[in-house]
Order: sequence, then C-alpha cells, then structure tokens
Amino acid sequence: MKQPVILFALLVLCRCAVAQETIKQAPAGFDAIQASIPHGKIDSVMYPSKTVGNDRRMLIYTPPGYSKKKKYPVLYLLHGIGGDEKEWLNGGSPQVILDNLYKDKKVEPMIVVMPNGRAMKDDRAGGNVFEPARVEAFATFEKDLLNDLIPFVEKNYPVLTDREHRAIAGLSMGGGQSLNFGLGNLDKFAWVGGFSSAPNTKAPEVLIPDPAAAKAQLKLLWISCGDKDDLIRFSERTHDYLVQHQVPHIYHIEPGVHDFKVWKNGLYLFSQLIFKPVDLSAW
Ligand code: FER
Repeated sequence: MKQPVILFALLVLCRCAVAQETIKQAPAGFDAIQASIPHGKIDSVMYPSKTVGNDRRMLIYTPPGYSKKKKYPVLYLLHGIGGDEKEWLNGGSPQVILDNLYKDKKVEPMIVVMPNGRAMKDDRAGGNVFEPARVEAFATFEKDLLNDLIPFVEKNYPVLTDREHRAIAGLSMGGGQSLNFGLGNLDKFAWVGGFSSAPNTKAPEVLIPDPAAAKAQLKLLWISCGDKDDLIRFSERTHDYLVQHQVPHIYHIEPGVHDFKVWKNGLYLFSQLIFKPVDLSAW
C-alpha cells in the first residue's frame, strides 16, 4: 500500500522540479545593456519588392560572433499597427535581450530580420494607422515576405533555407500576421509565435483548417498575451481551438496589458525555444 503513495509523491516532486526550471518571466536586467559582453550588430538594409513596386527597408540583427562562414537560422520579427521596421528596436531593445541571452548561452545563434509589415508605397507609421488601405497592407505583406524579402535574405546572408530553420513571430498586428502567414505556409515555417495577436488573426478554422497537418509539421506554436489586454480573445479563441483539435502549442498568459513589457518577455521566452528541441511538458 505504501509503495504507490511514495511513487506518486516522487512523481509530483519531479514535476514540480521540472516546472520550476521553466522561467516564465524574464529576470530583472534581462533588457539592460551590459557593456562588457560581446554584442550583435543591427544593420538597416533595403531590398527590392516586386509586390510593392519599390525598395523597402528592414533591420537585420546579426548575433555576436557572426561569421559569413557559418549558416544561421532566421527569425522574422514583426511589428504592430502603430509601428514600422524600427518599432522593435525603439520599444523592445531586442538586440540587448538577445546579446544578454547569448552571453548565457541560452539561445541558438540566429539572424533576426525586422521588416516593415505595412506593404505599401508609403509605409511610414503615423497618422491614422487604422485607415482600411493601411490595415490591408498588413495582409499584402504575406506576398512581399514570401516572394521578395525571404529570397533577398537567403541570397545575401549566410542562412539555412529549410522550413525548420525559419521562424516567424510578432506583436499585435505582427502577431496576427505571424499566425496567418506561418500557419498558412507550413511548408515555409516550422516555428510560429503570436504575441498579443490583433483582430487581423484569422478565425481558428481558417487559420488551422487541417489540425493534423499543423500537428505533424510545427516544431513550436507559441501564443502569448497579457491578461488585461483588450485583444486577448483573439489569442484565447485560437488556443481553445488548438486544445479542441489536439494541436500541441504553448499558451502563455501573463499579468499585463497591450504593451512592450509583455512583448519583450515574449521575445525573451520564444527566442530561447526556437531552433532546438522543445519540451512542451515543462509548460
Ligand atoms: C483593431 C485593434 C487593434 C485592429 C488592429 C489592432 C485591424 C492592432 C493593434 C496593434 O497592432 O497594436 O481593431 O484592427
């Protein structure tokens, strides 16, 4: 009679130990510049877009120790409705978060591409960003990304070009884009993350029409949101559908609103999970 009780107690203990290892809130200082460690580099680069009909700007972060002799996986990191290619840099200091993670060897070396997701000739932020034509440009970006931007990156940077070395994630409108484009092109992306995804997120049955295919092909599907975010229902309804159809994913709800505190933590957590084996049992 005693043995099963002891076994059960051991099991509970083990699970707690595993759960404790998964840090779900970035520690203080995760986004503070450390002068004495190696730093990655941010470049501002133009690429020709047939989709939009002009040259478009993106930022590219290459990691500490970057070498053209190596081959890197790529994370495409997308901004929100009020931003442009500089929004992550201005609001989220992704280069600081990643430099600090590299120092602790917590992240696979990768290139991070921060494009402008408003695929139209005048793609500047500001003014009425909710204007229908400007919202529509966030959907048009799927073509720009797949047909213009990714081929440019893969031609000009030392990157791995198979789906298992390509990730897409973003905040709000960029979260919706990441879910729409990532799940809509499983042949191109194995790692997909939506932080506080906006109303542009497709309805679950349109987003994931074939749950078995998603389950078979995705390496990681990440959905996170602040618990006080007015847009939480777009994450919630996606999560509910994924549970119902048994598609493994991480659903991470944390205290917070619709802001960079949540998105920086999203990047901190998501970037550590990609391009390496994922253990969903720890979540
Ligand atoms: C909306 C509310 C919010 C919407 C988009 C957003 C397209 C996007 C917010 C963001 O990117 O921060 O109704 O419609």
